[in-house]
Amino acid sequence: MEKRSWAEPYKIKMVELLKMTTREEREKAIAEAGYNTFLLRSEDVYIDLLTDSGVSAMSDRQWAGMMLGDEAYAGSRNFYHLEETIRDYYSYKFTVPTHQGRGAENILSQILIKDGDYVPGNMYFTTTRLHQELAGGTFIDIIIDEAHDPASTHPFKGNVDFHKLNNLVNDVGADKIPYVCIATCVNMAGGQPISLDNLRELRNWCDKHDIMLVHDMTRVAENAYFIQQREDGYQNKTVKEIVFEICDLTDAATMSSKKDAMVNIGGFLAMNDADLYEKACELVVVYEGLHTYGGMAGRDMEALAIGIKESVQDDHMSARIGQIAYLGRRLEEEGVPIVKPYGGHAIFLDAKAILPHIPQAQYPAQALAAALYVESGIRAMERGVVSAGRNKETGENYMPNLELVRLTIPRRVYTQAHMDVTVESVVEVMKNANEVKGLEFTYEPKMLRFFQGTFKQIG
Ligand code: PM9
Repeated sequence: MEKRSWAEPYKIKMVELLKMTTREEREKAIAEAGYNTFLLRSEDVYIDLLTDSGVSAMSDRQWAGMMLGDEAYAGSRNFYHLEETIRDYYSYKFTVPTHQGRGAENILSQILIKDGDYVPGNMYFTTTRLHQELAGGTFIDIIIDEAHDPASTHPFKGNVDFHKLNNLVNDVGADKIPYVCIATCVNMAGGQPISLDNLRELRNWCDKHDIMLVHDMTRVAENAYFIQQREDGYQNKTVKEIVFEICDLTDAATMSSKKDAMVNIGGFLAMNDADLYEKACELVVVYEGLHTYGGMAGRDMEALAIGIKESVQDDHMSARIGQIAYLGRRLEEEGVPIVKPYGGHAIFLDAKAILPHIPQAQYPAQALAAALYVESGIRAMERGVVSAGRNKETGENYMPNLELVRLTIPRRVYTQAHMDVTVESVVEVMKNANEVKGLEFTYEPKMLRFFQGTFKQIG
């Protein structure tokens, strides 16, 4: 038997009961949801692997923090605790709270992007790219090619390809690039990290061209753990130290605190530049709330400050990533095609390989996520052509190389037995893969269509 290397550094104090459903009930539920797992009712879901966003289990200390909420309209004590925590753990001098990550993306994009600008990034993220486009910008993918190959085992698939970045500057000029947007643990690439070596080179590149470096730090702690495990010279550094070093190389950050920091709601925009802070303060009152709460209750800011401190603990992170690696290993043992290396927040199923009979134009990943729900009540998320959306100029579907279903693991929520059931369910769906049908849209929203679009089966 394989020796266990980790176990959860916590014990369970409270549980939430789950409803078991029949296959007939699930077939009806997914048809009513238009074959979109976002439109299922959560009470009809058994194991919810839709997302790791806002669904983690808070600790007793975070819940205790909720009782310390100072719900003053202005100058809440919890805001100052949060600001101080972000300075100490993430290096950024100024913090503007927002209701969640996209609130921060909206403000940043409106301040920095002008019509006709280009924003390079290490792969797109849905909400991030949309806000860049709404502000008049065009996103340019500068991630290394390996990131688009589910089988590549490159240890840092989140790295930037400097040829792509240099080509962009040569084509459009540095003055058309307001900032480079760099995500840690790149979500759409399969939860893949960027190395500190690559990030340092990017810092130098940005200095040389006088371009700002903005950090989507939604999963920075997971990225730091991979650096500790994989990058030369970091084995004896703590996750906390590496997180600080990553942030310190960048000028500003957008954060969805609903992931790494284990709160149910919240986010922020953080920066070192006083002028940018002043502009962000002016805009946050328009869209979110006063700059000392920006859409968050005092109690939520307190839970967030505590969550940030818990998120960078080495034992927490090794259990977190260990659980995902366990799921990945078990799926591989069963011959399931998945993105390699295993991600930091999820295991991604390769839907093109599992359902080769469904052309990408018939949304194989969307169909696979629906089939998995019908099989066992497990809810996953499509991360392929539906999520990619349409090119804003041509109106054509983007056809990403990665056509994936994401089994996303909430932090501190599910057990190893839940992971085993997940593996069994995926294997069952694979056995009957030929029966899974392609889909077509019955309703296609113009923006972020994966959230609310509905489909019907073809044939
Ligand atoms: N990510 C996720 O499930 C939640 C909604 S989109 C399906 O992965 C990054 C890297 C994210 C992210 C959200 C956001 C937006 C920004 N950057 O959801 O607005 O993964 O808090 O953050 C989701 P908010």
